Amino acid sequence: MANPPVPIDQLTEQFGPNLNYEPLGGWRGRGEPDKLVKTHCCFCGQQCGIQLKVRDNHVIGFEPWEEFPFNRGKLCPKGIKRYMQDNHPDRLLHPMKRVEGKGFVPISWDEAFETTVSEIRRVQEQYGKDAVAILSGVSLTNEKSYLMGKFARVALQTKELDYNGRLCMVSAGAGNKKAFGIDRAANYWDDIVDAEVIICAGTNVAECSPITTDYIWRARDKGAKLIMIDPRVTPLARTCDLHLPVRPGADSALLLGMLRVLIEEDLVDHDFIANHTSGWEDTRTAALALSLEDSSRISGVELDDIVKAARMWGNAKTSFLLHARGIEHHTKGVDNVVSCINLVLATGRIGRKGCGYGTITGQGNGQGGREHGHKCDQLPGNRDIENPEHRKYIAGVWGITEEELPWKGHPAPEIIEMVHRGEIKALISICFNPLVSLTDANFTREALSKLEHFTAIDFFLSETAHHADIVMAGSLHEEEEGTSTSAEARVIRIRQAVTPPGDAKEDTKIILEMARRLGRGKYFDHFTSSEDIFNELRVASKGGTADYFGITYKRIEDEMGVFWPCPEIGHPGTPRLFEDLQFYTPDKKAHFNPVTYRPSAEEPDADYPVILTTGRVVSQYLSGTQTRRIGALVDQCPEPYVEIHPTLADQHGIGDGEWMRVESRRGHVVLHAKVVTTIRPDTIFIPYHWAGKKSANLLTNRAYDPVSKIPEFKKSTVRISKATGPEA
Ligand SMILES: Nc1nc2c(c(=O)[nH]1)N[C@H]1C(S)=C(S)[C@@H](COP(=O)(O)OP(=O)(O)OC[C@H]3O[C@@H](n4cnc5c(=O)[nH]c(N)nc54)[C@H](O)[C@@H]3O)O[C@H]1N2
Ligand SMILES: Nc1nc2c(c(=O)[nH]1)N[C@H]1C(S)=C(S)[C@@H](COP(=O)(O)OP(=O)(O)OC[C@H]3O[C@@H](n4cnc5c(=O)[nH]c(N)nc54)[C@H](O)[C@@H]3O)O[C@H]1N2
Ligand code: SF4
Ligand SMILES: [Mo]
Repeated sequence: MANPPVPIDQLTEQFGPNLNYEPLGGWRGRGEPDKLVKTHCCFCGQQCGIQLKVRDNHVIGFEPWEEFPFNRGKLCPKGIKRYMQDNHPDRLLHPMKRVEGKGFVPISWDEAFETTVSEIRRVQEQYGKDAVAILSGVSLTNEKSYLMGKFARVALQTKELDYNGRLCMVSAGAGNKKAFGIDRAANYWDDIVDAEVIICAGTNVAECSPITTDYIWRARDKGAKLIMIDPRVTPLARTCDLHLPVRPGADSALLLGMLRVLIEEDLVDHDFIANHTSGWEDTRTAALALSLEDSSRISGVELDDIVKAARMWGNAKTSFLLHARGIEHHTKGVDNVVSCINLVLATGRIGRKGCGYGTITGQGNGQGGREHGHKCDQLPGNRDIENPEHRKYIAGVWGITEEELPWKGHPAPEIIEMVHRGEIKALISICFNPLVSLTDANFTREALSKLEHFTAIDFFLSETAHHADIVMAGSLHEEEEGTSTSAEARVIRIRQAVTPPGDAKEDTKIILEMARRLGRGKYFDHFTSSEDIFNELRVASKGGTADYFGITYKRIEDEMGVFWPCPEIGHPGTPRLFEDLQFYTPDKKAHFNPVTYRPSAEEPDADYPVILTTGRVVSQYLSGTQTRRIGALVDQCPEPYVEIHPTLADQHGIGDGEWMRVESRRGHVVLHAKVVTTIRPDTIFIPYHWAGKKSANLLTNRAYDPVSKIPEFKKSTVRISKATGPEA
């Protein structure tokens, strides 16, 4: 027997008396809740409906929420285990300050606020307003996202504000705006089910947007064909009709080849192109400039498969194209996005049932969080901070003059570089863990050590918060009311299930109190609830492309979500865009954008011959601060590893499960090798959810897309060797 049962007396010894643990709910255990709260998962952009079981102000479990239309009760492993982060012993229960030699010591809220505010004042007087920066995040609700934007511009009066969606959604956002003039998925997910052919480009659907898998399966039950473009044969790709194992960074070459076949075999929709688009001639010329042989050579995909994929797409009557970070996390992320859109537009399949396109958003509020103004170049409603009309409108809503409103600031990776250069001296971060999640972690660590003042707001002591002078104990998702916007652009209600434990505070209250102590209370004091903030957001978004004016808390509850744009109270919301084939561009047409293939910032050479790409596993989430604390998820994937093809592993004498060293121009890691045939032989893959010496971002390259400024997480180059053991 491999695992003989542990004798009962040893069991008691191991788990009985030594278990220093007060069971929640006493003798009744976790079983019987006082109430069930209908809300949504705190993790990914699918925003599955879930019911939290609450007793005595503790979340003690969950029940499926069968009626919520998106997931109809289904959840992935993270959703099932998410409740376990409540009551976690690491939960921050009071504000703290860092004392040299002693680590973090608890302080009063008054001291936390006074220190932060006096340091902000000092830095701004000494170096100017813009020497203070804010880094924000889109696990935050729409209300908090909006509040952070207003707080930076009105209370701190700094232009230096950006958010972690810079690491995630911005290539898609820029591509969508170029092509359609609006930044959201063009369709709700029901349209996936009616598609005859589905392309998934650079997305590990089964692990990263698990519930989308269900929509794809339902389409396939009706006969749909599935094409997956990924250097790895991900779980969903194992069952697909055609897998295109693209070389990382070469999607645009592959997509140009497919467009070329559509043109040469006359599979394009001439009427749609003539009547509803612009830019076709240049795009056509660009596609014909790359031969099919070159498309195949650069992308590493068999020529026959490029033709096959183009024909499957071209001959279908309905179709859906989905993409995610695999094509977007590149120095040509925007090019890759518009290359996908070019295929959709060339065949005219958009704006009707079963004909769709969308990026799969990442973080919980990856959609709403990118619309309401905590991006360095943006104002609420997805308005442009450089546009005089937009500035005037928002200044009016906020009760300031247009002159008082700061102009465009810098994207998050540049903010870190400015900190490193000493141009930014103080930082406030909320809901962002850049030390783990940004490229070139050694550089980020150096930058953080140069700050004169740093306040972090989090509910766990993240690796980044370790570098803070003041840590403010903020709130979990289930500790505040609000709204969030899912990957489908469905605005949904997040409900408060419990109040923050100990001395922890709602994020909103923290921000409002800071505004007050900065002497700017008059612009914020009318907010007495999240709903008040949402109602101001509605007005601020009115007339913008991301128009939420017609959406109210009551409507969301009654209708189980409302899709934006929703410009009037009586408006039904917009699950599917472009039904009238009117786009949000100045000429109301969809825009083709010509693309020419260009290499990545780093390409393999004699010194660093192997391509490294990075991403996710199903049981861990982002920088891991939350999921690395949930035992059942840790069991599923306790630590990072290197996925490597047997051919490459053999060349270096590396066996499955053995230690290997991976080294780039920035740093190195030593991890276990996971030898698999499901990855290209020229590429290795490391999941990035871990910190310190196990962090994939010790290796990645600090290069970013010139338009979107997204970092190139999906391609850097490394050399590899066998190692004898882990590093001390
Ligand atoms: N389990 C889990 N789910 C999550 C998250 C999580 O951390 N864990 N995070 C959420 C967030 S914020 C996001 S952004 C999404 C991300 O969702 P995805 O984008 O689906 O996930 P990734 O693992 O980042 O990358 C997707 C795929 O891109 C492939 N890839 C790498 N390089 C290339 C390339 O050059 N071209 C192409 N075509 N493919 C490439 C990788 O092999 C990988 O399978 O997931 C969300 N859901
Ligand atoms: N190598 C590599 N790096 C990557 C990626 C990759 O594919 N490869 N993907 C990138 C992508 S797509 C993303 S989205 C980023 C994500 O990177 P981050 O945004 O840095 O990751 P998170 O883990 O979400 O960090 C958020 C922090 O906010 C806290 N938090 C969460 N919710 C709340 C809240 O409601 N209130 C407060 N106060 N705090 C909260 C969490 O505890 C955590 O410490 O990582 C990027 N980094
Ligand atoms: S798919 Fe995303 S939103 Fe749904 S349960 Fe999993 S992590 Fe949560
Ligand atoms: Mo993301």
